[in-house]
Amino acid sequence: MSQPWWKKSVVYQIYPKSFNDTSGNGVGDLHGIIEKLDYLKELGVDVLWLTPIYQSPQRDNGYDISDYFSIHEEYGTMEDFDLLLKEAHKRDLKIIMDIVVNHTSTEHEWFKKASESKESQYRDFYIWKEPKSDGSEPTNWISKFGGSAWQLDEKTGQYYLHLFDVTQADLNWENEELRKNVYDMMRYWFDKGVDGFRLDVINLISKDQRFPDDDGSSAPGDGRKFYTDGPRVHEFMQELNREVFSKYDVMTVGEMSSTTIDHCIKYTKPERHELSMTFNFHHLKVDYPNGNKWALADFDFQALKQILSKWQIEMHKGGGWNALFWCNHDQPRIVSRYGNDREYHNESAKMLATAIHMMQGTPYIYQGEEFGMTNPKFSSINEYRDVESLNMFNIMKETGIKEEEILDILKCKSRDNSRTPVQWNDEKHAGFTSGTPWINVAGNYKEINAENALKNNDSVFYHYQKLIHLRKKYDVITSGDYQLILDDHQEIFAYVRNTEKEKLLVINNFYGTETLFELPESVNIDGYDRKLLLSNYQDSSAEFENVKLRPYESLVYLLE
Ligand code: TEU
Repeated sequence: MSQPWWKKSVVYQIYPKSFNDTSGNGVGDLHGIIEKLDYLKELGVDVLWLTPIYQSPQRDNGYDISDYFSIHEEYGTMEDFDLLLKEAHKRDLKIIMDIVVNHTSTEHEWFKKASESKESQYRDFYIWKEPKSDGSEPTNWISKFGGSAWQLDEKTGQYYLHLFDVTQADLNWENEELRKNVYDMMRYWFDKGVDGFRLDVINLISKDQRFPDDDGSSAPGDGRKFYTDGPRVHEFMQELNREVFSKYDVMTVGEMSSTTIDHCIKYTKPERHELSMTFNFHHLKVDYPNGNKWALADFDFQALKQILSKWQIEMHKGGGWNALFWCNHDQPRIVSRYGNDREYHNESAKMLATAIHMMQGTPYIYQGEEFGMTNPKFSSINEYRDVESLNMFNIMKETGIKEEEILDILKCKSRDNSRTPVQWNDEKHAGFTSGTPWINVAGNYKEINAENALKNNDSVFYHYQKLIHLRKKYDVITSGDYQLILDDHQEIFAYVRNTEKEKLLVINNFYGTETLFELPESVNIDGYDRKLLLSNYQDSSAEFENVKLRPYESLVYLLE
């Protein structure tokens, strides 16, 4: 049976604000994306994911939408978008949009009308609650950006819910009229020819209608258990699919905050008619000591191997489908986080790419990851722009943590680490803009940039190009099962992918020291011919039974 097109696709994520500015206003724009379509075609990706480009006050860089039917003026016009879509399709590149329907900006017409009075016809599009008897917030839930998740509206004396910033009011999915408005809006974009959606925190849309306090009996005690993968979430996904997705040949990927494997199997099992695939973040929390993002710790390598493997095995067994990624606009740059962006920049960036791209799922490459962009290591709070980072800076400062310590934490943890302008070349502002960039360019742009990568056959760029090519060529990558080997090895992350016809042996040294790989007996290689498909060193061995791995050495062998 032919499989859906997105199972062999590779997606490239574009954060338009930082991608490429052609107007000179210091902010990326849609014409800037059109200018780079041939570069993206050269890389070999199939789908472009644009983070929100709709009209927005930009408090959360577009995740606070004030009009779903118009383009944010700094990015261009609807005509520019139509041109981008046409130029992308001309190159056989698909485009998926980022859709935020858990909340809108408080600047959205719906919210403005809803907050006029309790009798507004739009009142119930949002979640309003009376204060507690002592006047305090309706529940003790905490916003993901810090502080209470409730904001008092003085005019009507009620609080409204905002799981994120105070200017991002949560929509009430219990309201059928709201849902119909959302479905009509989605049809508008699909009718324009958009090829899919990335659905922002879509697993938060169903809230426990009792709105209870969190008694702290289970971590983290911030109320998320009352709205994460909530009571009606699958019912809403199936209605979304029935009303909208099922009418088009589109790809849908759900961003699932704090979710579980069981729910992700339910979200993506084809016969349930919900979503195509899901993002989960468990592999990107192994450097959160005691689950705390805002504390410093080395990443837990054993936990990383176990989590990645568990998701591979369970989702394969359950018939679900993973979105595979290290980087996005909320996460630090992976080569600085789990790799070594100094002595082994090239080797570790390639190793990390191989480790995730040879798995089962649809891989995502975040802008600049394809040539190894790093964290910028900002030295002043004035360089930061991210609302979450600025909120947390103030919260940590109020708790008495010294400023230099907070800056050390932000250097590793801030979402701005991934939001610096794409480094196109070694010219001023890395060729991103002729104006003043909205956020500083990382200081290493003269060495690390796309132009240098294209000129160097051994660059990270061409390693990603080869990985994408392998995915198209070998079915074992998309359909094979997964077996972790050397489970307890302290430096090596190695796994085998199997189909009846062929096997893939993937070996990654995750550290900057030499280590010995010894093939375990559990891997049957009798009668198989072997072929070294890919390595991040020039002269890697065709033999793999016993091989000394160099720092961050990464090898892919085909056995057939
Ligand atoms: O992110 C939701 C989310 O889970 C992350 O924001 C995470 O909670 C946060 O980074 C704390 O570490 C989505 C978007 O990707 C993000 O950019 C938006 O800020 C957020 O939703 C609200 O729309």
